[in-house]
Amino acid sequence: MFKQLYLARYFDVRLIKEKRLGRLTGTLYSSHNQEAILVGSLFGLQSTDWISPIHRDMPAFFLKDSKFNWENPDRMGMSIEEVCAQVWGKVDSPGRARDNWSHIGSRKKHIVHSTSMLAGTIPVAAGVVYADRLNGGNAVCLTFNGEGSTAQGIFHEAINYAAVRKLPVITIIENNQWAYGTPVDLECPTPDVADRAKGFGIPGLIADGQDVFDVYDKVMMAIEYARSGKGPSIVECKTFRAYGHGDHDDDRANRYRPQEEIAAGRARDPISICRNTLLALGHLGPEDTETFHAEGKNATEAKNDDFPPEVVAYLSKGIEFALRSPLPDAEEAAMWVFKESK
Ligand SMILES: Cc1ncc(C[n+]2csc(CCOP(=O)(O)OP(=O)(O)O)c2C)c(N)n1
Ligand SMILES: [Mg+2]
Repeated sequence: MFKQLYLARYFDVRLIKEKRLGRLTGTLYSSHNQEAILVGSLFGLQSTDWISPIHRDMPAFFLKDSKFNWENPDRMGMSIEEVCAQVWGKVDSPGRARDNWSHIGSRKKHIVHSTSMLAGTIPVAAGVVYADRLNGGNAVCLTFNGEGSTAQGIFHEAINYAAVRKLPVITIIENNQWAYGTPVDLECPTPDVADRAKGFGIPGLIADGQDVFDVYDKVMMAIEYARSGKGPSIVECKTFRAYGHGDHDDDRANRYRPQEEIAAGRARDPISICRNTLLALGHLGPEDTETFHAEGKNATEAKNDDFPPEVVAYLSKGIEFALRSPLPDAEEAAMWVFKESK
């Protein structure tokens, strides 16, 4: 998990650098400061479980099933090459260059196709695990959502449906306090978004989204509950959005969010919190703290030396693949848009 935190952070840092170097175009939706939610929740899954990531969760596509060796081509997650080709909008990407970000999925890898309609994947995820149950399966699905999703009608309809049918779908809420320029208190009238669970009669757990082990523990509780047939849960992970909504919003976000709020929200870096826990438990020694200080650094400050070399090598391999991959032929543009009539 510790290494995966570095990988998720490096993905973010490196893409920002690539864009500044003029080697990458398109909007980036940073998951900086929110990596523990992705790493901690995915770690408890079995290979055949499903996930449903959205715009803030790009690393989830390659972190899924990464505990079974991220180089393993047969693992049930996307390869770093597929994800990088997607970000670079190349023909070898799952979206075949129709988009540069998260509008992808894979039935084979058990990843529900992402859409831009906030909360729109929760009913789909509920349907996927319902079908799996009817076919005798025992898979669960984790859906990832911002707290902004919770004000959508479909959020409530889908969780209500999952609750009455006791479907094994776990709604993770990455409460990063902001939905674009809207603060959470204008989105949700209860102090904790997890309180929404009471209305559905399902568990509403709260995790420290900066602490990968707390996220793991809470999501594992929800996974075990769901797998045993008891039904869905909501797991709210408290965190803070490090930058703007996307990089087009960075300058504006520095004005609509007070500097003190940004500093406080970023003070508890998930990499340092994980390292401190590993030190306290004796899994790392003092000598291990001398290297790889990525925490607290923006993309401009962080250097390759701040990350374990295998993390840098893994992502670099994906980026080199994406740079080599061609653009699609122009004729492809209208393919798969309309159903061909015979
Ligand atoms: C139904 C719907 N309404 C509005 C939008 C436009 N939109 C895209 S992301 C976003 C903010 C999302 O905030 P949140 O759910 O908190 O996720 P975060 O970006 O903070 O991770 C909005 C309003 C949308 N994609 N879908
Ligand atoms: Mg948000």
